Amino acid sequence: MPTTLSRIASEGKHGHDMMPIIQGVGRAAIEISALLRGAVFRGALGAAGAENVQGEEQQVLDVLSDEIFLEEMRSTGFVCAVGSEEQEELLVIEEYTDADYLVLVDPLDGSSNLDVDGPVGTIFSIVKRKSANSERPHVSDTLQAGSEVIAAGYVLYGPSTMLVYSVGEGTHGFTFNPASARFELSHDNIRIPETGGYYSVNESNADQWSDGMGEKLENLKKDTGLGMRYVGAMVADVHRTLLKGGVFLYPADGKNTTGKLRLLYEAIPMGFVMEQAGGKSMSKDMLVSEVQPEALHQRVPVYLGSKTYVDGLLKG
Ligand code: P6P
Repeated sequence: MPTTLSRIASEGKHGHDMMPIIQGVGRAAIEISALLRGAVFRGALGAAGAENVQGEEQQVLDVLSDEIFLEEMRSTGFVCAVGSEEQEELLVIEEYTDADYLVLVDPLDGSSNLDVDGPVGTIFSIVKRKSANSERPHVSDTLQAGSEVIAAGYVLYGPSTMLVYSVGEGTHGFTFNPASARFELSHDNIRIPETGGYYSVNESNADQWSDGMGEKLENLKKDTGLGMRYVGAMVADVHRTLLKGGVFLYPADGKNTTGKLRLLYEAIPMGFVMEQAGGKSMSKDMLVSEVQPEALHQRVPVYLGSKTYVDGLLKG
């Protein structure tokens, strides 16, 4: 009998509470996957004609994926609010303002790949509210360090649709099985290889990197002889790093002076999954899990992957 999503979800310290939320993520993933595969025939590729809070051009599918994810979180009855890349403010779920959990989400990460049929993903993180259940959820409920995360993971929309997540008891990968129309365990207890794999970075920014990262990366390349792979979607690049080893990095640069990737719904969840798989996740000179968030859409530099390469890179 295949292992389905909820078995792992119930193993965490918050046991059964994570099951409905992870199952909701699974439902959203199936709906978003179907949306993506038929998008070209619905004229749903391309820009939505608006910018998100990041000042980035929203794709039609960004907006639709955000709506799907929010609706599935609402339907769990366990989520009181959602912080989304696509929404400037915290989205309070009015029917369940007394629920215990908040979810942070990048509903469609890497959406610039959509027009060229490249891989994209959904990234999520689940935290327990700090405010009293009688109060209205507040954005301060989301500003929790990665060490406070209850569960986190991502969906990768590639040749297959995978949902990789952790509830603090290791990192596990599930693949959508069209025959059974559900996610089934395919990568039990993923452990990142200690050596091998690739370095993964947008090297076109190298001349603008902060913190001497250009020289540090050249030293790593010389010391390790690693090849390079870069897809331009964090979920795809980090998933490959998780399975093959290596290091993914997005340093701060002249344009993104505090980094490009978002702390709450990119760095923290991907860092959590990576650490649970035996890897390391750093932001500048501290663990991603130790960075204290100050704003919903805060950006940070990110270095994550095999410990030996992350340490080697940052010591320079
Ligand atoms: P660049 C996608 O827009 C994203 O947020 C991440 O998924 C990805 O790792 C990064 O930005 C790519 O940025 O500057 O290389 O296109």
